[in-house]
Amino acid sequence: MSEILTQGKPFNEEIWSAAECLSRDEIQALQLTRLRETVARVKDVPLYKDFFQREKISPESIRTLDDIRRLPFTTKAQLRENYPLNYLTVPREKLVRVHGSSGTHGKPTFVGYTREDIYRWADLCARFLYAGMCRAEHLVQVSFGYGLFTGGFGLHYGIERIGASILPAASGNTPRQIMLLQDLKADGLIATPSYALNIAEVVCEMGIKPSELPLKYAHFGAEAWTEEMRVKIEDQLGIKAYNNYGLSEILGPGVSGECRFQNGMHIQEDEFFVECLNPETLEPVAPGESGELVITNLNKEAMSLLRYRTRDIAVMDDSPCPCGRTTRRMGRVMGRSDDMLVIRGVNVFPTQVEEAILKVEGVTPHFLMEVTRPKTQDELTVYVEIQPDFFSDKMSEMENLRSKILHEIHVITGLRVNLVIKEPKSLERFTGKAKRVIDKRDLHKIN
Ligand code: DLL
Repeated sequence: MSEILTQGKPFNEEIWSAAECLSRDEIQALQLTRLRETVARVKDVPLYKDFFQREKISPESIRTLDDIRRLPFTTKAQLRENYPLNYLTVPREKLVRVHGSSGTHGKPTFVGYTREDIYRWADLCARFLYAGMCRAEHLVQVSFGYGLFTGGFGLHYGIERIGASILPAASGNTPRQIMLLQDLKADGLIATPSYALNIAEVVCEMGIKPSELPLKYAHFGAEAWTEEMRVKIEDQLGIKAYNNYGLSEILGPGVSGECRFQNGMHIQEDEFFVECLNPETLEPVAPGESGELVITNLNKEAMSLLRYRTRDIAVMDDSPCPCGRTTRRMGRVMGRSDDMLVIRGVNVFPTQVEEAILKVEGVTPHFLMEVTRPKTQDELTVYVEIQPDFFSDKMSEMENLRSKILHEIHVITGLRVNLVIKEPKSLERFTGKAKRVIDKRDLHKIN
């Protein structure tokens, strides 16, 4: 493997800028070399072997990066067919770790890592954490679950790689999380945005002011969230909140992350080739249009996926970033195409509902969407919680609030929905990824 193994060297600007400040020509040359190596590495994997033989794909046949379009796509269903790990590119005994993605379909999808993969993963997480202000002198509380989920361990080793201290709190027991944050004076927090919201709510209930919390920043990922949610959490915890993205099949966290300018997530292009495609035609979308992210591993030893269809919908951004990194950026993931609801022909993502309700004063970010089909038409019911001081006995006040919420949802989604206003603290709180949709239609979900 062509590798700049930086393990053992202190993590500093020299290390990250060597990978993140290359010229476009340099990045593309590196990607092409690594794409050819990847093709060589996966040629005997059952997922690709027949296709390669039939289409005469070899490392030499990949002449330019555009030739990636000759390579096959990979889907989650194919990984399931090759359960548990029939897509490794190294003998099983070379693995030092196995993680798994939380499958909604029963069994997880497993992912293997060699020792080099683990080192490189730590570097990748360290890079985006550093871009988002994490430094060696900090203490960072990791409130992600540690386990098959890649979030806890992925971020853990990234923080350690920077030389900062970790408080591996894991998720749950929110009052204790707050005690740890306060007593140990954590500078940074790692969590899902919905868990951070949960923490912020308990902070408020405990009568602690944002200024009394030592926290300076947080890195949130693993689920979709909106700019409105960022503003809310930053305000409530008195921090800067940075977004980071990844998925287990490809690595885990570390595919991309925001720098201090918070204007999109820098893609770690030396390790991943990211395409943004129209999910129907599988052709590249026009610049500025949203599409499905399709990711190819360029440098993973234990397993490398070609053109993995993430189902995540986002927009690519090629504009320069004032931080000096030259890597392409991706906007927020609006949601997964399989989370997208189609209600009476209109596409709706939970993030659109989040964006809409947070525009209305007095509404909390806790909501739930329920889809039913009472007769022949789909109905969407949105449950929202409102803040205690906005809950009123006066019909007219409640009606006024209702019509504002319905209006915002209509403006953003184009849909007329049923709205149920819930009392404060009546909807479920989450410690990991939030579940915002209950689909009660009797349909089989296609993946
Ligand atoms: O969630 C990896 C991760 C952990 C990323 C911690 C960031 C931080 P999975 O459990 O396999 O892996 O879920 C991957 O989560 O396809 C997206 O749909 C979603 N996702 C991850 N990060 C973001 C994000 C981890 N920043 C799936 N914004 C992905 C929106 C995200 N969605």
